[in-house]
Amino acid sequence: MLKPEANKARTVLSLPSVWDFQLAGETFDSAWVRHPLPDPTPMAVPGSYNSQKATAAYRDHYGWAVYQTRLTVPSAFLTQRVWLRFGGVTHRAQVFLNGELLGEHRGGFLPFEFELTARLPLPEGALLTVAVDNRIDFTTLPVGTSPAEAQAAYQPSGVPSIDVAEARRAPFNRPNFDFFNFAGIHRPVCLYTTPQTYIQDVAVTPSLDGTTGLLRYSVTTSGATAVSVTVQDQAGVICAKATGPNGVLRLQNAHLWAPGKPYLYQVTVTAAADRYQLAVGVRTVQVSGTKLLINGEPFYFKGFGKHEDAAVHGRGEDDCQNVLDVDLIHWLNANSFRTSHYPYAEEMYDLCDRAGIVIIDEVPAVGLGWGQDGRAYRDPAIYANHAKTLQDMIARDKNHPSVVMWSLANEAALDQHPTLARDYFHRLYELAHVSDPASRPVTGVSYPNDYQKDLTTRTMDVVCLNRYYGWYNLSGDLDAACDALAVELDWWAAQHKPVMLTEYGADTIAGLHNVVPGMFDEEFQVAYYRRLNAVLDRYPFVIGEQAWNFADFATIQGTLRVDGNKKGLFTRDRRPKMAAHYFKDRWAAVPDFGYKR
Ligand code: BDP
Repeated sequence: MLKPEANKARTVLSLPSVWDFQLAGETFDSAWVRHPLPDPTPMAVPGSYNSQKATAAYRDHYGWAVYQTRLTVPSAFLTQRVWLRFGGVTHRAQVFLNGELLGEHRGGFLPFEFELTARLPLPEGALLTVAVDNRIDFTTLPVGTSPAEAQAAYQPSGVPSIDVAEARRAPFNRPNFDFFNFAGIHRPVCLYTTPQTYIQDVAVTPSLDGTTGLLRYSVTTSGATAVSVTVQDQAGVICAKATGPNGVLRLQNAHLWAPGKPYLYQVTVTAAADRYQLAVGVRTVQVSGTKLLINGEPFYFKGFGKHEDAAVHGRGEDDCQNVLDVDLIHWLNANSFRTSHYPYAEEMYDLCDRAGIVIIDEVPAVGLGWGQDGRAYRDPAIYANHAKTLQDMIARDKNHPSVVMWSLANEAALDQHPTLARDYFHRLYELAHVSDPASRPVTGVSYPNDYQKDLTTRTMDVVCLNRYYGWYNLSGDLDAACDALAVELDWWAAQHKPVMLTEYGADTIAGLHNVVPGMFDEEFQVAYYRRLNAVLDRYPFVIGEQAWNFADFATIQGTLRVDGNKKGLFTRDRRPKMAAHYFKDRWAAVPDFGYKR
């Protein structure tokens, strides 16, 4: 799905940034969608509703919540087609216009839209209602445990009072993942227009023929029409032209898009009265032997997993935060991150295209397959949802040069039902390859598991490992942690695959210091990374190190979490811990290309 843009042929109108809002419960009153909310409170959009109010009722809400605003379609729009577009609503949305259901969308991290043209003209100030459901269960992505499932699986504690209180607890979300279950209208909402015959999709796939850049393109339009495509370089000079819905554009002596050196061309598509422009990069990605090659050179991932997470916006799209984070990624001399554990807002990919930062793009399949007797891998509805989410993510992000790899899941259960899991993920792996016109490498990020039983991870193009030797296991003993990591890497050596760590880390309380490093202090976090990185450096097939996490982030309350997850290199408000300085120095000396020949 194309990101809306304003140009000579199209208009974009952002919707108001403060909406009316009211919490509901496991259902909401159907009268609310036809009338102004009975007891509204202001709520900023985009943003999470959990973090905008000073009561636990908002933070810990379970079920539906309802947003409302007034929508006026300007008369000037009436000669065109008009669309209402949501960048992302977490996790499930029902959208009503003047009481009528426009449609529903499941999944909290990808865009959806409705065409309004047939309903125009609308009365001024039409009532737009968006009902949002934050409930998660074993069928949703990400995965949670519903109250009914939790009750069915409940093992008595042996303490009567606890068992009584457990049975009486008010329903709440139990995420099978370690980030706060923020909810709401998380990404921008807009009206946009297109001409009657319009460009539905554009795919541009780069490749290289010597020094000539090839852009294979494909344009889908809503009706038969002539299509023309031009390419301009950064100076605005037209350097290639083609006509027809499919073709190849040739760029002599192409400037390459590369990590740290992001050259972008502008592709302009014209079809009937419509026009669409996008920035593209000439760069190739492929796996060859135990290397991942970008533009034919062996790339080394230096970076981290991140989260969309900040104090007030929660998981809401936040350009200020994103611009700062990109700058901090440069400050660290990093070159990459994984969109753990869901596709991020489109705005971040645009920034990374411009900044030359490499992205591993992840489906929100986190917590899949655990404790369910392999049921998740047998349930066609779960597979169908996973497959559709993967395809929608690829459809949205396929043109970004920053995206170099798709991640099918984070830490699914892979060693408990090895054959079922392998078969399930193999279908998704094939689907990702055929859905992406560029057929980028595909991975699935593995849990600290029995890697010898796990039959899935070894089938991926790149083996991505989350490992917490020295933290969750062999806790505090860095000699043993290094030993364990080396034992495992010796085993992977025989698999002849590129391997990278996509997570390793230690919770660290900023400002806690010790002369003798120990768990949770800043010296330990530095020692942990220094020691484990020395092991990684010994293995030529290890193609990257992504620390967990870029910054501290919010989680649910629990005995393992003191005000959230503290494994950040930065605090949640982006103050560097000692480990950030350590990585800044290390990564200054580790080149993006050819680190391990
Ligand atoms: C990993 C998960 C990540 C968690 C991390 C941790 O992939 O989401 O936040 O553990 O425990 O297993 O810090």
